[in-house]
Amino acid sequence: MLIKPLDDIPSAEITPESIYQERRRFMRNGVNLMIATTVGVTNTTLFSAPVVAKGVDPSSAINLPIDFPHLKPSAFSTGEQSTPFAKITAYANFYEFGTDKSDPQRYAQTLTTRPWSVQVVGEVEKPGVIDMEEILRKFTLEERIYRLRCVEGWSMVIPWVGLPLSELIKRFQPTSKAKYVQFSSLLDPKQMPGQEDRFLNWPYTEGLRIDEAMHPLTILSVGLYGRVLPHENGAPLRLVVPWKYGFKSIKSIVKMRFMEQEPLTSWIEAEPRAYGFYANVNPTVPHPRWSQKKERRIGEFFKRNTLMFNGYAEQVSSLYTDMDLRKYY
Ligand SMILES: Nc1nc2c(c(=O)[nH]1)N[C@H]1C(S)=C(S)[C@@H](COP(=O)(O)O)O[C@H]1N2
Ligand SMILES: [Mo]
Repeated sequence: MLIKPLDDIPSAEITPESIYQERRRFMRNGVNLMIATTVGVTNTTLFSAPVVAKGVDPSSAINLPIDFPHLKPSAFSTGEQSTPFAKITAYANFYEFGTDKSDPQRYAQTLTTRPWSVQVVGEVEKPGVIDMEEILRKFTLEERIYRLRCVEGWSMVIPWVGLPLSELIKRFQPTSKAKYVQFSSLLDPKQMPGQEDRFLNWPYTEGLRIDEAMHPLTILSVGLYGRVLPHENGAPLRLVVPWKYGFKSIKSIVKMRFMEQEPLTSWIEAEPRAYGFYANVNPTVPHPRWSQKKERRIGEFFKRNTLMFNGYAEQVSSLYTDMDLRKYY
C-alpha cells in the first residue's frame, strides 16, 4: 500500500524545514525593508519582489520575483482562497523523489529542467519534439485557480500558470485513430533517486481519453503564483486535470503518445482495484481502504464534503453520460 488514507497522515503537514525556510523569507524581506528605510530610499527597486502578486497568497510569504507578470485571467478559476505558496511546495507528491510529502521539496531541487522538451508520437499527422522555450514563446499563458483533490483525502487551491492542453495538441494534428493520449514523466534514476525503488513501474505514466485531453479545463502548467513551476510541483511542465484525483496530473512530462487503445498507467499497474483509468473525483465510490466522502483542505482543521467531479460537474459531467462511474472508476 503506497497511498495512505487521510487519517494515517500526520497532522503536521508542514515540515520544520519549510517553516524554517518561510521564516528566512520573512527575514530577508525584513532586511530589505530596513535598508530601504535607513537610507531613506523611496523607490522600490531595493525590494526583492514586485507587489503585483499573481494569485493572492493569504500568507504573503513568497519572496520570489514574478516570472509571468501578464497572465490572462480565466473564467474557470475558483473564487476560493488559494493555499499559501509555502504549503503547496512543502506538501507534495512526487514519488521520483521519495514518498514523504516533504521529500520533493528537499530532493527535487537538483532536477535539471533546462534544456527540456516534449516528444509527441503515435497517432498524429505531425509527430515531433517541442522545446520548452518554444512552448513558453508560442502560447498565451493564463492563470487558472483550481481545486486539487488528492486520492489520499486532502485538497488544495492552486493558482496555476498554464496553457490549454488542447492548444498544444492541435499543433501535432491527431489522426482519427487518436482515441487516447498517454503521458510519461522523465526517466532518470540518477536525477530521480526514488526511481531506484521499484514500487511504481517507472517512468510514471498517465493517460486521458482524447475528449478529456481536449477539454478546456485541462491545462499544462508551467508555473504557480505567477512564478516558474517549483521543482517539487513538477517542473518544468506538468498536467493539471482538476476534476480528477491528483495522481492523474502527471509531473515533469517528456512524452505524449496518441493511441487507439486505452493506455496503461503506473497506478493501474501498481494496484488496479484501487486506481482506475478515469479517476474522476467521486465521493460515492470509496477507495478499497478508505472513504472518499470527505477531504481536508490543507491549512484547515475541519474536513469538508468532497464534491462530484471535484466541483466541476457542470463543465465535465457530459463527458460521462451513459457511463457507469462505479465500473469506470
Ligand atoms: N511524475 C509524477 N507525477 C505526479 C506524482 C508523482 O509521484 N510523480 N504524484 C501525483 C499525485 S498522487 C498528486 S496528488 C499530484 C500532486 O501535485 P502537487 O504535489 O503539485 O500538489 O501530483 C501527481 N503527479
Ligand atoms: Mo495524490
